[in-house]
Amino acid sequence: MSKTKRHLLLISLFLPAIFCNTFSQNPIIRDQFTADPSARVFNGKVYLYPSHDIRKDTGRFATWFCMEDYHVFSSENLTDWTDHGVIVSQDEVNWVDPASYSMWAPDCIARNGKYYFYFPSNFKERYGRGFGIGVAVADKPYGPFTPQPEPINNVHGIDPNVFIDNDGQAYLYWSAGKIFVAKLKDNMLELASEPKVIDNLPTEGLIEGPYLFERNGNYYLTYPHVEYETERLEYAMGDNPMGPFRQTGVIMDESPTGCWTNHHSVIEYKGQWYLFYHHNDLSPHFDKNRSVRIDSLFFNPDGTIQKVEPTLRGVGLTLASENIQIDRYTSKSAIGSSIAFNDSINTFEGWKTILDMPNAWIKYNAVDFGNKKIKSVQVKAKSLKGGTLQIRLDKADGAILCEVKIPKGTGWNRMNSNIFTYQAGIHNLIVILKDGNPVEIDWIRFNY
Ligand code: FUB
Repeated sequence: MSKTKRHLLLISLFLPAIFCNTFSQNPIIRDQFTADPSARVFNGKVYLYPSHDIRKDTGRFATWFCMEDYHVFSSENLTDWTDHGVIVSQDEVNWVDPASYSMWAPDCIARNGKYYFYFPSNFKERYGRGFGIGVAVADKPYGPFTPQPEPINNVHGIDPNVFIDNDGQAYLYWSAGKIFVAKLKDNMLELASEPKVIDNLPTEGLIEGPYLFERNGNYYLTYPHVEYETERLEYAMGDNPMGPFRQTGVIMDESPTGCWTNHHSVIEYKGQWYLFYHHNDLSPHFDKNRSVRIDSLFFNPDGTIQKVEPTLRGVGLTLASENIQIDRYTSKSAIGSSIAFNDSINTFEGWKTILDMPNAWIKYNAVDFGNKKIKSVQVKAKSLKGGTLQIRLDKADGAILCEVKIPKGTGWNRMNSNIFTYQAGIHNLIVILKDGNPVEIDWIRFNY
């Protein structure tokens, strides 16, 4: 049985979908590597089509991108994500070299009730050398997708992106050293015009990953570009999907920790704009194993984009009754607070917070306490010599919610404590070390 069929069988057994290890904080998916996120809003839900990095410890892929298939994820609140499983795999596409592990950055678009998934990969020998771009078609955003037997004619390159203008004309963008555009026929499977290089974009340093969107009559051509050493996200604005565009600014600076690539998409959802991008959070020593992040994006009154500062907190609310991973913090004290992996070999185990001097603190925003009275807090923590944590609402509210004593010992404890006071609604939390002995915290949660 083929791999996709096996996955579809599994999906049908566990309908409606596979729930995976996902979070509202960054990175949003923590049970696999995900990169090159293309987010789309279909039928009132966000669908995420990332590429899927995998790790090989030996051979030529041990030091390069290794990508054999694609999953699709969906969410209604940007907090809970559902993994719908594999939708396209390299060994089931007629024209793809199944030994190339080069299922790079994809995109998906809806037209006339069908969903068109565009993906690049290495050709089989008989098609020539390098990358082509193919399409797989489905009746639902999560598949099943049927790949077309042939790649799109006259397209050589990577990082497909599709935009449908208000007049119904569809455009395909892709990169191959430069950024190309061509009109698509109504069938979404063939070019309707000759590929054209978009000029007036940076000519020095790699440029790739085009993503075009429209807002208030402005067309934004956004792209990763290496201005200095690694990629940053830039954009150009124009009045027409085919250009000309004026280079306008930077959406996100280079990774401060050296992840060489970035790749993104921009959507508006429920009145807020979001930037989806990637970083190597779960693989700090190998930047070809990346993870998708989301942060909010804002425009200036003149239509230009405000630079997005990457955060760990990400977007969306965290329920007070969930495990609140405070290591995905909003801010923290300059000294005495740090984060570390729970298990540096298996990074999918996530992170912990370390508070190691009196009054060191970490702040976590947007926790939803709802309207039901909370009674107690539970903290998963450990402390070699024993320590006391205080949990309070942030400075605007100020109230001390509870104090939790962590007993001395080497193992993790789940300590419960009663709540002094309760306030309904959404609050920002601060966790403070009240005495001098270091405490490590995995998560905190509140009980009703
Ligand atoms: O994921 C493989 C490649 O890395 C993508 O196609 C590029 O955009 C870069 O993110």
